[in-house]
Amino acid sequence: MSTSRLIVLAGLGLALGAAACRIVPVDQAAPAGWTHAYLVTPAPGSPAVLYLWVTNPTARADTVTGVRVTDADSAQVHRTTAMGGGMEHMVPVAALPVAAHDTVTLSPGGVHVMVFGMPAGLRAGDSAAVTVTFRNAGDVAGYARVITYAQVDSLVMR
Ligand SMILES: [Cu+2]
Repeated sequence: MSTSRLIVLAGLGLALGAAACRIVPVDQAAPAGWTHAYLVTPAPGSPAVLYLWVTNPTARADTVTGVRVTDADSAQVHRTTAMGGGMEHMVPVAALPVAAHDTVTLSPGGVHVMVFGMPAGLRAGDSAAVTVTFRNAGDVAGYARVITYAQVDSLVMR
């Protein structure tokens, strides 16, 4: 995946955050939450990957402390770090800060959620129940759209 594609995705995330700030008055701001969630079906024997945008339209910083996917064994927030020479590795992120009025984009090549032990029957087009736990906003539940790896590219290029 090219760097320019990642920048496009990050730019979309920033645009979303900016739009939320303009439209929602501060005293009526929604609590922190998440949107644009896509669960990428795993290759056999591999973990699935969850991408999403974490939004914080409030005036107070918040922190993501965990993510759960219903019927999966476990899920863990990871950060991908370049090691040079084209190598990269992933480190677990126990607490992911989300500044006030900010959007954090979990996207290919950066921060993502690794999902272990997905049920085998999951197919592209299905929905997966996801709960993101925030230190201040608490549990925020919703659905991620299940897609294939091939669809990740078309998402990011749009
Ligand atoms: Cu990972």
